[in-house]
Amino acid sequence: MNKPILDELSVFFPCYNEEKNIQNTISKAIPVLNELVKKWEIILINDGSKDNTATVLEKIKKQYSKDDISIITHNPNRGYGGALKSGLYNSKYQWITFTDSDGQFDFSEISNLIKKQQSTKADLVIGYYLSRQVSKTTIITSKIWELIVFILFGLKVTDIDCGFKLINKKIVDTIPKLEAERGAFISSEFLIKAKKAGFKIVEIGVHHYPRTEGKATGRNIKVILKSFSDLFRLWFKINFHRA
Ligand SMILES: Nc1nc2c(ncn2[C@@H]2O[C@H](COP(=O)(O)OP(=O)(O)O)[C@@H](O)[C@H]2O)c(=O)[nH]1
Ligand SMILES: [Mg+2]
Repeated sequence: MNKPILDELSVFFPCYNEEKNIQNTISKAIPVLNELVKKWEIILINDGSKDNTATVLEKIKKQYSKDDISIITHNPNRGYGGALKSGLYNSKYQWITFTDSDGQFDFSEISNLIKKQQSTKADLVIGYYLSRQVSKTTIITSKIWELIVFILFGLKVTDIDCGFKLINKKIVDTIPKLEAERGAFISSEFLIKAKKAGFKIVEIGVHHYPRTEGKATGRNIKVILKSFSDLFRLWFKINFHRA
């Protein structure tokens, strides 16, 4: 067994209708945490799931019978942004990571994010997709979105919405108010505000696998429209009020 490479890490997983995926995701994550991290916690965020996610989460908590695993329940559903905020503001350790519950990322790659942070002394390590398992339309929409974010806010990263990040808690403590609830805007809002506050952001490639169970909900038209309206509202606020 390797030596732990990090003292403490909070890990959270946003879950929306992930009854078929979350057990597998957690079973893979725990051995990795035991090997790499001295002290860790896992926060499972059930964002008003309509399937049996709640029961599965209770089972996971019992199975490991640890205080290290806690569950936050939203009822009703708040959306991806709401779930991310619950995770960020309830994480107790100095380093925070989150990733998807559906198994599309390989949690063991957290070791690469940690090593990247340690070699660069960055405050935030964000993933970019080495091979993204989504449609061409999604890739084009994301690129247009990233171009608009660059024009409006000067933020340039490879994949703004990549759902695998390692965050120093001091960023979360510095940015007490994230607004995005519904929609995918939360990732952009978080990065825009972290950059504006002067934090160092670096990127690292991560693998991405097809979803095998359940349904992706992150990209329906309502989510996209809400994300654009949030983006322009933030731009207006920063330029015409004081953010
Ligand atoms: N909390 C919350 N999580 C969501 C919601 N929609 C998706 N998620 C979670 O966010 C992650 C990514 O969502 P997914 O629909 O797979 O998006 P995609 O892989 O980016 O197309 C998964 O872990 C989902 O369970 C939502 O409305 N609320
Ligand atoms: Mg997914």
